[in-house]
Amino acid sequence: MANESPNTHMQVDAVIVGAGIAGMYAIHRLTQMGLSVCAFERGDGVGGTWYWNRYPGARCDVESLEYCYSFSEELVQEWSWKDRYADQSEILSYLDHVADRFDLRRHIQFETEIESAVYNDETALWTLTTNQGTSVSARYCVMATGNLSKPQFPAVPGLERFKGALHHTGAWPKDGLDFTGKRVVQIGTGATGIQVAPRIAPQAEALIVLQRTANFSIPAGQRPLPDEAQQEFRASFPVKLDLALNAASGMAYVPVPEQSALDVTEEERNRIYEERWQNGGSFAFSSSFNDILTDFEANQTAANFVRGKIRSIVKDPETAEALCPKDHPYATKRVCVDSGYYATFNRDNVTLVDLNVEKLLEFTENGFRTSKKEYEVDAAVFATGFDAITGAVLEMDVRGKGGLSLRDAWNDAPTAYLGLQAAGFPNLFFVTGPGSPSVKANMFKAIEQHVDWIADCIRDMREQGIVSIEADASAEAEWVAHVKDLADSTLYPLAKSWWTGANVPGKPRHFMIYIGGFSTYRQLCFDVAENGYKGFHLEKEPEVCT
Ligand code: NA7
Repeated sequence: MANESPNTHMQVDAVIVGAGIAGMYAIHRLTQMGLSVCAFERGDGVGGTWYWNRYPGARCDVESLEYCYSFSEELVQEWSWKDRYADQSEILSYLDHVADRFDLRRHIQFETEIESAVYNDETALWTLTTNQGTSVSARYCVMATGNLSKPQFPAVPGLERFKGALHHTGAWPKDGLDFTGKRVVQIGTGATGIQVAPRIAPQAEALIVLQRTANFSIPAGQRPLPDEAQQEFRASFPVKLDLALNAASGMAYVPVPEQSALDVTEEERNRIYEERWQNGGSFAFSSSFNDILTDFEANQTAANFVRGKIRSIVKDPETAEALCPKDHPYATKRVCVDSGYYATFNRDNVTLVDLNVEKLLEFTENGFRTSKKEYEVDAAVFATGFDAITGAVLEMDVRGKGGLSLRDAWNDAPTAYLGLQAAGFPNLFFVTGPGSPSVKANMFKAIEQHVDWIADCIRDMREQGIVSIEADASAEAEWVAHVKDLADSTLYPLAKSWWTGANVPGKPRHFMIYIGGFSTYRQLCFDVAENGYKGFHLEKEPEVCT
């Protein structure tokens, strides 16, 4: 869609915020149903997270064959993946292909940000205003804003003084960066930091990695994807899809563990861990046993195995010890996958700074200063993550019934019934919102399931003359309590993770993800719809008297 001239107002059936994986599929589903749709996207292309995160080493941790849409079997049959795990450029090429193949771009206004979304109680319509001075009204508003789309830039004192280049991995320049001959400081050692460090190190004169929390990382086992594997997958696609939809992870390839880590001998346990370590991939490793996330002792067997690996790879014992995670159980923060991360610290030009021992005090004109010394650097790379799940939605001024602000509604905790809708915000749908499996499932499957549910709901509303659907406050509260109970029955609460909002100063601490399993959640959503949208309040079109 060509950008409209300023100060214009449009009226459509549905407005979609974001043109990443979720927004693209929402455009497809809703337009296929005959709705007029307008989508808005901040970037100048589709792809969302995969559009912005162009840092070297950016690669998915879900295997390519399953990290893709499944709504179109033709699409599955015609697309070939190069690698076991696709890198950012391959995933973005795929999403570009999908946008072209399904003619999605004409519904998208690119380089346009939504500033506010306001519900009108009288008309039951949403009006969204953009940073271009335009607005659009629609009955249905779909927030496809992504779970990892608002980069988190920590407020380190003195940053404004620093004369070198500042970069965030989540907003990497399209043309890339050349660190040849440069001294670089990298802040952050999460999934992103662990991918980017091995790529910066061979190029830069020096790389200093600032680590606040050591993380567990499993080798990716990255390798080209053989043609036979693709052919076999495509030939059995319906079976593979069924397996994925009925799996807790939303992935067919992840084995379902049946035994406790404590029910086997140490030798057998280590044999299983070793086999999975050698094969690569975090999901298979984390699924070695069924109690890794529920039993501390079982968890320690996995944690100790990984620590042993770190100590065997990293030559300097002090650095190895600093890289061994000790403050949280294994997998209670997102387990990273890497290609040579730990070995990167064996390079002469790489230094690890443990911020728990050597405090980061401030940035200076030429570098930064810690409690131990001053460092000169030319560039700073922030791999400091995202204001996840809720950050992008709350950047907009969203106002529901009676002017209720979403920022106020989520002041104590971001809550939503099934992660789909918040009470007080009729006809506003979140894709993979707080309280849904979201990032704890295969994102493509989680997104397709949500968008399908939303589209089917809109279809039912239109067929039955329903003008608005709104989560019931008590159903929402019950769901939120259930999500919390599930998390509390595991080891997850023992970690300060972005799943709980702990990485963003001032963000309420609240476990934002449903961990009861994607397949269980999917069935629950079906049941809710089947039972007349149980837990939602439906408003019918007023009857016209003749
Ligand atoms: P993460 O996983 O949130 O990692 C961010 C990293 O940045 C992590 O090591 C943080 O330490 C560190 N960080 C954040 N703020 C600071 C400050 N102020 N000082 C020092 N270090 C800091 O984000 P990623 O981008 O790596 O990964 C996000 C997801 O993308 C990932 O889980 C996959 O699902 C894909 P902390 O651990 O908070 O102590």
